[in-house]
Amino acid sequence: MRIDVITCLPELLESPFNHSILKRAQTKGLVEVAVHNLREYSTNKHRAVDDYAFGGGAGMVLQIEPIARCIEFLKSERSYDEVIYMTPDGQTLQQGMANELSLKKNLIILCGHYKGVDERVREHFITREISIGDYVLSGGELAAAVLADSLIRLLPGVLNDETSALSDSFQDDLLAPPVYTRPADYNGMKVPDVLLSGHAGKIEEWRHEKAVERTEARRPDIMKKHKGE
Ligand code: 6GU
Repeated sequence: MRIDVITCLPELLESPFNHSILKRAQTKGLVEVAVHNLREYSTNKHRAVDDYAFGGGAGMVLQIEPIARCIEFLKSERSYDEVIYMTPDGQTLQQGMANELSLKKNLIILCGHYKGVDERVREHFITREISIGDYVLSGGELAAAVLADSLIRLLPGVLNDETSALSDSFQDDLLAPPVYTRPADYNGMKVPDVLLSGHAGKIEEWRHEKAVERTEARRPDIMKKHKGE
């Protein structure tokens, strides 16, 4: 998979892509991530990429020209499965969407900023608009990092234990069960005996039971989906 991120704040994406699992995935050649500074596609002498909104109102709007130049340059290099725009009024990211997008080959992710982007960008270049939840962030960069992380960790070979993405919360419409590590007894706070029993079948059963309990208590909406209601 290759992900091209277009942003006017590339610094915001340096850290998330350069540590831990996302870094390892790139080093192993399982994903290629390229961050593009929108300013480099500006033809303006001050390298500006935004301007005042027609009709007035507070806030600057990202202009179509630098975005179009950047996207057209990328498209001249390879073809893309999706051109995604990160925006709070997009479709909310869910595990199913992450699963689906993780199967794509080449993705462009455009980060919105300020008051948003010129509507013509959305009409002519964007194939998909994604939000990461019902709250407003200052820009799309953190949201793009969240989306990219959710996809990259699903790529074969990225996680050490290949089965571990399958046991994630949401992957089977259940939240994940509780986990414990050493010590088995911390000041009288004990780890459930079954986990120390070495009995794989009983442990699996216990985990499923706890996952169901937790999902019923915290996310009855997900529980309904799990039961197929
Ligand atoms: Cl994708 N962008 C911004 N600015 N805020 C958000 C978001 C995206 N998703 C949730 N809130």
